[in-house]
Amino acid sequence: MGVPEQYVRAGKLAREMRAWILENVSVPQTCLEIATRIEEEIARRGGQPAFPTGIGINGVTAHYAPQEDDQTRIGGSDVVKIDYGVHFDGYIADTAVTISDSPDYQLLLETTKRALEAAISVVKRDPRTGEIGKAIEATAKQEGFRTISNLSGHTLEQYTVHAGKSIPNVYAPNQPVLRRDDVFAIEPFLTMGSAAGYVVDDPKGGPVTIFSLIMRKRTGVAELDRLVEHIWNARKSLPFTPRWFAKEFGRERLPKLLAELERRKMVRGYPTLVEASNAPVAQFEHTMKLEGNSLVILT
Ligand SMILES: [Co+2]
Repeated sequence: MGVPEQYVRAGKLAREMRAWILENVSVPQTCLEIATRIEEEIARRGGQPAFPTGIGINGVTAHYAPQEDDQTRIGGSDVVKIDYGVHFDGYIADTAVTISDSPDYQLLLETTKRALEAAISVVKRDPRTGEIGKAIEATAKQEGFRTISNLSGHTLEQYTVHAGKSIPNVYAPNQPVLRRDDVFAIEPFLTMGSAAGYVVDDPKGGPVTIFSLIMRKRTGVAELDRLVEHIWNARKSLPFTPRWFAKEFGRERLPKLLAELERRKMVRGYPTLVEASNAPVAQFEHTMKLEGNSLVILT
């Protein structure tokens, strides 16, 4: 049967975008500017963002997409994670890079990259997800770092970023096995050895910036129905960020509408995840597929 060709296209564009990011993102750009330009560049090259571009500075680890009022600038001593994705017809390539100008964090970045490479070489000979986690964890420990235990890689399916199987960043017994034709992302998150080593919902209670539609039905409220149809047409079940729809629905009004859809269990919000001790976290990620006995890195 094989893997749909759109995955290959998405992977190629994601790979090209990595080169673009490494060339174009630099201090002291704002998070908003970085995310917006990446999404515009993906569109300009004929793709669509698979999810809102995540910009995670230091302890901010995942699920943060800058909004219009975010004036945060990246600094030379920051550890900046850029998590982005491309989709064609819902077939997703998910990838991430971390940048930092600080010499203090070069070993963290390099080790995270090496953990991803170690994971990839394990998949080739032993596609048990627990063994992949073990290799990631061992690579981290060799250099005195630790992994984020409650964030995982994941299988991908059409219009679904997190499909059935998780690929942990720690050893876990009795984990599912990756199979032929599975498309999946491996994403080690590493932090300092002295850190807590897990993420929590943003303790500052900042706004939720990433959502997805989980049920499409009529509410009987015209404004909500219009928003649901708008999300469905633009995203189906793929994640979105309020920034994308602010013009259409109003920057002030939209969060209220989304809160109402969340209350009705039609929309799900993904809170920003922060390392529990607020230690800096690095992340590298590739999307790949198992084709028979060979592993193809898509991104
Ligand atoms: Co991912």
